[in-house]
Amino acid sequence: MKAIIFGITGQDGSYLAELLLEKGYEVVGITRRVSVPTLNRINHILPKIKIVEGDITDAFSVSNVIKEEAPDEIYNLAAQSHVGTSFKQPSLTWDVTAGGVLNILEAIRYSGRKDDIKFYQASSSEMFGKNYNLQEGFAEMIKYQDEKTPFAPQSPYAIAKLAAHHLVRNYRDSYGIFACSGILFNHESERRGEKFVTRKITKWIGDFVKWRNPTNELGQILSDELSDARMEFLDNIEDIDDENRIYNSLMDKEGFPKLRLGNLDAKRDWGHAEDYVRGMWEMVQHETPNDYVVATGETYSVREFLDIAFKHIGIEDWQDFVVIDPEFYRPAEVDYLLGIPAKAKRVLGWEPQISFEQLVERMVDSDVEEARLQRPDLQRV
Ligand code: NAP
Ligand code: G4F
Repeated sequence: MKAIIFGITGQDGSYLAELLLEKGYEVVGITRRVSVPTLNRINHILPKIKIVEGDITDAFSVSNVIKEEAPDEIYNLAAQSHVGTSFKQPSLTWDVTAGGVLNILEAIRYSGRKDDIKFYQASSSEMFGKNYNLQEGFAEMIKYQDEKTPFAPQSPYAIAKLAAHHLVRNYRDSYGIFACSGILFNHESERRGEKFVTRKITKWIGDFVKWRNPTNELGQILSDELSDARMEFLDNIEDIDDENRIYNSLMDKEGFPKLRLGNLDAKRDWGHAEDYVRGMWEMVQHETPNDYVVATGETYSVREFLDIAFKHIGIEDWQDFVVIDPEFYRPAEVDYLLGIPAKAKRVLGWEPQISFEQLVERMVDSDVEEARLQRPDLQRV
């Protein structure tokens, strides 16, 4: 079996490539030309995969690669995937996140092999926006989303994803293409992009732990005296005005910049990407193409993520370390997501295996370890 992955350099692309290799697939990954390396998530599997240069906004390159590689399966994970950025770059988001999908579907349609290619599209729970269904629970009404919840997108990103979602359904109905969409709720991991809230928090924690407990070049923790001095500084942290400081290095400054975040009350259904790429593959293996919600069925606020993440490094009161910065508020917010993956469970046998607490702790551990082993330059985000 041969699969093409658009978006192989991203979080999901890297996990999906690993999964397909384990299953014996030939994997072709499409990467765009950029001025800095973007292969860090897939460096460890590079010898086992084929990389082809391409961009989903370029219809010719998309069509050529599909003709030349003649894949059995195509997974489209490529997107401008950051919701906040989509408000600042709506046109680019539209071209990549919606237009790119049309390019792939047209390329499949005219490939001469349209009945031999199975296509997966990365749809998103963001498409639900503010909508939810209600169901009676033990003590209160439970708000949730599933495949029947009407869409009400709240951002240029979600609107582009919804256009792509409808295109997939339309090409399935019109041309009989095996095309399915996974409506995936938020999924994170140790490889999550650093601008998403979960990784932003755990990356900050990693850098902070390194600052609190400095290490030498070999990553060994230096004397406790230094860390005691820094803990003393932390006890007086309320007196520090860190507004206009710029930190280039973690090691040579007396203070540490606070973690700047936006809306802490937003609730998300957060799973682990490793579980979710398994869901993508299972959808494509089913004999009929369909759309599925992939989620955990639990929801937590950004505050609850902070609770677990900071507790994991021994800090109960994270409020001392976090500043609310309106820069990170969005013009329109999605307040609440909780997905019910009953259809994926019933039809595909899919279930998540990594709990919310395990997810947070794995991310914190990974960033603490990564910071310990490196000397990252810290810049304000
Ligand atoms: P990600 O880490 O941001 O990865 C996005 C990928 O798209 C990267 O490989 C990126 O390449 C590539 N890309 C961007 N523009 C491109 C273009 N013009 N041509 C070709 N490739 C392009 O996203 P992710 O978290 O892995 O998510 C994967 C997909 O699932 C995305 O479509 C996302 O919108 C969707 N999704 C994600 C979640 C989630 O919670 N993670 C939930 C629902 C849906 P570079 O490395 O060159 O930037
Ligand atoms: O981590 P986020 O940026 O993820 P968001 O907007 O939910 O989108 C992610 O999940 C979608 C699936 O539902 C995907 F389709 C999409 O591609 C992406 O992977 O923000 C989560 C919440 C938001 O409510 C945001 O307002 O966290 C809030 N937040 C609070 N402070 C912040 C911050 N988000 C970011 N990125 N940065 C902050 O400082």
